Amino acid sequence: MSHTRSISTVFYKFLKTNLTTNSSTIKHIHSSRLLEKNVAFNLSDIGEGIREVIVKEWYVKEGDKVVQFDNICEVQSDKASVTITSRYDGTITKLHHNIDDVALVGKPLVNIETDEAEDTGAVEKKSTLETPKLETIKSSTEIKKDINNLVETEFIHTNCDIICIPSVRRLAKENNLNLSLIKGTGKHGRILKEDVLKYLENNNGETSHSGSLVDEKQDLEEAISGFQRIMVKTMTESLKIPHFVYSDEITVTKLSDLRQSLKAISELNETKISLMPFFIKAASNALKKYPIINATTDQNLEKIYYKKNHNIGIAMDTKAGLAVPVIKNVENLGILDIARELNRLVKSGKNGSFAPSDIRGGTFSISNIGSIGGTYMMPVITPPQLAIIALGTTKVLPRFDKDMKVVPESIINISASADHRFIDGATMANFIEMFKRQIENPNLLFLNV
Ligand code: CO6
Repeated sequence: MSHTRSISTVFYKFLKTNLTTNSSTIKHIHSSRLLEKNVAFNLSDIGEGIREVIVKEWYVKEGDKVVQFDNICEVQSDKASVTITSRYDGTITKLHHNIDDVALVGKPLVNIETDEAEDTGAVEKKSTLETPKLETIKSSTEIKKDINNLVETEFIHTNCDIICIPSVRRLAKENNLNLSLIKGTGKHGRILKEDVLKYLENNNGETSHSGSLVDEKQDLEEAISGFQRIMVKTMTESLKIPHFVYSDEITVTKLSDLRQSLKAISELNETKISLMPFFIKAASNALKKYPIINATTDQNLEKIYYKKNHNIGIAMDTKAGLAVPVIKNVENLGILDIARELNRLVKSGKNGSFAPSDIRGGTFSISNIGSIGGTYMMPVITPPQLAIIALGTTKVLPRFDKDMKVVPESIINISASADHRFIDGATMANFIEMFKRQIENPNLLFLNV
């Protein structure tokens, strides 16, 4: 029980440093006895109709102490990679899955023996009577952070076979490195980021897990597992939807000029403004007029839900593969707000992880594959949504102007897929016409018409 002793020391140090200024908080902690209760920590709903995920990495093992918001594991759906954090303080008593196992939403991920405060009624009563002075105590989040830091420094060497923080583990994983081959130079042999980078440099980027060479003359057989297994399942389901595809071309010459003219504003706000925020806003304006395109349906196809918020999913090429993070309430956002949110999500995608709330609740999707290439597409609807649009690459092409003179224009192709059980071709054609009108005459974007 050296852990218990150490944790008391840690808490004592922590309390002494942080709470001496507020007697009511100290009373509250001292008057509550700690009870231990073994609870199953279930995988909560990560939205988007995701029912199962693949466990990609554990950040804890049985016997580890955790506090709220500590990373528990990394899970991956067909849409995103998500870090699951603890809701409890306590000790991990059971991991319910191995790496690459499928974990179901609502079912246990781990069991945690929690340190649960008794007599919570008394604590609540006290807090209503005495309001702590804000300037004298730290916020609960700050306190939690302090506890996290203290507990991490004290325990990391006893709790991990391979000692490193999650970001270092992730860096090793991204480079397909076996951590046990790396010598840690940190405190208690902890593997630091520099150790991983040095290992990569010394091994000239050769990062095979086992160090064995693959025989290039042999065919390679691989079981379909993990992320790919889920993709097989969801894409098969998705293509059961009777889709139709509607395509057109849009002239983006004026919009490209407008974007160029906004460069100074973009730099001033440290926000990249690509064409995407304009596409997203134009789509939202058109969704107002054609709400069926922003609707979702239930699994039994008995109801249509016309969604009042435009939560637009953006197909994104991330480190972990294709993800569809969501920009929420686009109907209330201006172009710059949308650009900021898109920048944030692109950054999260580069780091390889989104918050569950970032991938939840999409009502309509946009895919812009144009930075890579492509002209015509058949974008795949993500149930329970009913429609998606995809944009190809911008090309400068000859077109006739109103005087029948040939002029160079920037042209982008758009392809829209819709669930034909709910959306008819004429509605989609009208929706795309409205979208196109705004992109070709960008002033309309600011009038919300
Ligand atoms: N044409 C030409 N150039 C483009 C286009 C198009 N359509 N779109 C972006 N770009 C340019 C863009 O202007 C940037 O250039 P600079 O301004 O000179 O820096 C550059 O390409 C990179 O753009 P960036 O990706 O940084 O920003 P953007 O806001 O345009 O896009 C994003 C954000 C999240 C959409 C993008 O980063 C991304 O991940 N795109 C890939 C999406 C994807 O994988 N879709 C496939 C889904 S599966 O749809 C599917 C039907 C099948 C094919």
